[in-house]
Amino acid sequence: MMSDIKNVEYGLEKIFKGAKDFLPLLGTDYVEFYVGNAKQAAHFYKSAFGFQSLAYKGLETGSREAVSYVLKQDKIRIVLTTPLNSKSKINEHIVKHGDGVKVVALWVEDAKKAWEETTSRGAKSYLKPVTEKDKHGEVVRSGIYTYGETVHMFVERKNYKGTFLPGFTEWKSDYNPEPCGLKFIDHMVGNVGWGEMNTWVKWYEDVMGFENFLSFDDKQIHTEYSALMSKVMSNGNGRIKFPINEPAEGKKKSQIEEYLDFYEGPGVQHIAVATDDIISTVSKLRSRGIEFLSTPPEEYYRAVPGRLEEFSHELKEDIETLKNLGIMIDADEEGYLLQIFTKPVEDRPTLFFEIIQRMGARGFGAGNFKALFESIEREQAKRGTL
Ligand code: TYF
Ligand code: FE
Repeated sequence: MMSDIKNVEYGLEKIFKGAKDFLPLLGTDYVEFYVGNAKQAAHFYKSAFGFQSLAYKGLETGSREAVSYVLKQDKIRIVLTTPLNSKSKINEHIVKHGDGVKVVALWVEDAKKAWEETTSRGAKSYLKPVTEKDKHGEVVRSGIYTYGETVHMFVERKNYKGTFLPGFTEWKSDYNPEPCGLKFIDHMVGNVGWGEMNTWVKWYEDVMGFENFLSFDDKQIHTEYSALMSKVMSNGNGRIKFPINEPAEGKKKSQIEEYLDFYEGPGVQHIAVATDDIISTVSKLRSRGIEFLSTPPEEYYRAVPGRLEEFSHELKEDIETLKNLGIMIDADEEGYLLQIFTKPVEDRPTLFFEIIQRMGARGFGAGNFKALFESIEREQAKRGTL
């Protein structure tokens, strides 16, 4: 398995040679989750993942329909939103999907232009450009639908000095657990239905101006039992990476199919967050009760030195420590990477997190896919969904 995928081909080299990027993206602005109980979810993301309180809107600030808690850790901002009555549309999202990601917001220079460029290329509008103001300035936002009921918001905040967005108040809390070293979002992965991956690849190319950066087919991504296909889409400056997965035929049910069944449609499968000290981050997360997928077998760790030698990279971390924490290692020509995956963070087996530390490698851990998917299958077997 490992040697199958040593020569990955990057599509990025050909990105925007001379062509003007019609949708310049400065980074991820925030990720908004619709959840059943935002107050409790906020406590979980603070205590277990080490996020800090940043901003709030709710009854106290005049928001009668929904409550939102905004949390921050280094460059990552997450928003946890829950409806305050049965009439809110947010309920329908939660009834259908359970807790999950509604909005992947992208930081732009010009939110009106972003909306015009994307809707004129075929995007379905979610929110026409609106300007919101308060004493700290103004923010322009607009939004389009992507796969399933998931939305990309465009956020223009160059004339804004407030904490988060107009309508929010600063949230000062007496409970401030230590951060866990999470730095920024490395990539966010979407699961789409059978045969839909290429439709969404084309959508990201045509509507958003992204390029297909890396591809994995079902010959590369499979175990004895199941398979999937994945294509990584990247924007022009490489700051935004969205892999898209679809299930593939196997002897048993693909993890992607399990997700689609429980999320009741396409949606965000995992959020990969970067750290520059994965040993410290994973130790903290484990001590705070975050559950990770089961550790790869002994043979996996025995094969790691060879894999690194093949590309002449020196592992800076102690392999025994990595093994004890269940952290996986993958290497390619450019360097290596360290990664680990949480179990789903809801009762439905849907959204999970990845913790990643890149030591020069730009890939996604293809050499770990087999060990990873076997670990996921062990969980599926326990759930009776394999
Ligand atoms: O983002 C990625 O491609 C890696 C590997 O269902 C991966 O994190 C791919 C598919 C999947 C889980 C992880
Ligand atoms: Fe990933």
